[in-house]
Amino acid sequence: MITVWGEGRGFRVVWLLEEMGLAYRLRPVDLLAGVEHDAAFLALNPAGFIPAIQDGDVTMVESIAIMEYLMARYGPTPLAPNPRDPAFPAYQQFLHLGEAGLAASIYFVVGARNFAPETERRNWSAGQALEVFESRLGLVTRQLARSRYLAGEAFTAADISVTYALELARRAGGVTLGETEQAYVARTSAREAYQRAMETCQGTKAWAAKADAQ
Ligand SMILES: N[C@@H](CCC(=O)N[C@@H](CS)C(=O)NCC(=O)O)C(=O)O
Repeated sequence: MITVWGEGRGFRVVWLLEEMGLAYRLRPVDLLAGVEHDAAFLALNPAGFIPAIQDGDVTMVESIAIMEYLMARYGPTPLAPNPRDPAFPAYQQFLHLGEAGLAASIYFVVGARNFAPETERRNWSAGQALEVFESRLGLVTRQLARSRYLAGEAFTAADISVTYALELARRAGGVTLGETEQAYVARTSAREAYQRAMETCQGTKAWAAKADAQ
């Protein structure tokens, strides 16, 4: 049985597990309550960030690396095109751009907007992080003008990676998505596996409902 520790970007992992039909359980980690109070989690990941997984003897962190591990270990799966498939380069690029380009930058905008002292909310680094996010978002927009999903006509794990980042940006980063991205997120989040993942991730579900009501 695979254990996923923590929601946040752990939502990507849970969504992937649902898409692949693999058995798992979610172990919540409450970052807001203070990870220092969660000795079991710190024993697993002393760096204190989520998500982490345990799969038998395997312990891993980093949501994209975890997804790549699960698809390689329990695939093959159409969520990860074969390296010889013409869809592979775009798949690989957007799988990583979803975290390195989009989520990693908007995460700090979210922090500044929602958690920083009032005088720090529009600091220079938050502004730079937003510029980085927006420039990478342009690549997503351009790709979606060419194809239904980021690696072509078929849904892949790259769409899980990027959808997570776009929803984070829209719900907590003050970003207004364009029509193309809105239609894309409506498409990816309508998937049954996404809906099941949302039911598993009750913290994410509550956060999303609150953000969408505002
Ligand atoms: N690149 C990592 C980012 C992990 C990350 O920053 N997670 C956030 C929550 S989604 C977190 O744990 N933040 C608290 C911290 O970094 O101490 C991934 O994709 O898993």
